[in-house]
Amino acid sequence: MKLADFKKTFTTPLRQTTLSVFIKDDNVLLAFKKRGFGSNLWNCPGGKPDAGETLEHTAIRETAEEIGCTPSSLTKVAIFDFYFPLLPKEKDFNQQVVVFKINKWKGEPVETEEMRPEWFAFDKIPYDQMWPDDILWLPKILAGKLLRAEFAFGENNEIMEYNLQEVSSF
Ligand code: 6U4
Repeated sequence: MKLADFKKTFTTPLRQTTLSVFIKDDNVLLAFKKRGFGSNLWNCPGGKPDAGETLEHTAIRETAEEIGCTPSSLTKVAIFDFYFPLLPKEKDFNQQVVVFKINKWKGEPVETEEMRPEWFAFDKIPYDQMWPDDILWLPKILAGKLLRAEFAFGENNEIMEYNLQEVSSF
């Protein structure tokens, strides 16, 4: 099914999750996901909101839980809609991910039950062990762009279709 047709089947907004991109000089903090959705991939820390929680607070709570760092300030840098048109509706992996960039935080990254964090130089990012969309957007985020995008994934999480745009604000 084409993404445009699949989107028409939704009657409620996508559920939201977060990703937090920690940056120190020319390094980005990735974390190896040990369990849950996207396990065994390097990703940015993040997760879904608790009831009534703002997404900024979600990002702060999730990064504290997953890698032991508490952001002191966050900048929203991207909104991505991820769709899985080939999966049955009860497997609801469809989600909107709001991405925050973080340059200041409290605490040092530590391994937890969920994630093993590690700093990567911008030119050594292990894109072959990440979600396939990351190579399309992470370099732009690291270059200071603001982005809006939508991606449709196939049965093996390969990208079937996508649209990605730089925006000037949200
Ligand atoms: P918990 O709440 O820990 O049981 P978990 O299985 O970790 O749930 P969830 O839903 O909290 O999953 O978070 C999913 C995480 O995966 C979010 O941080 C967003 C991220 N994510 C989802 N699709 C992604 C994609 N295509 N590319 C990417 N990150 C993605 O880089």
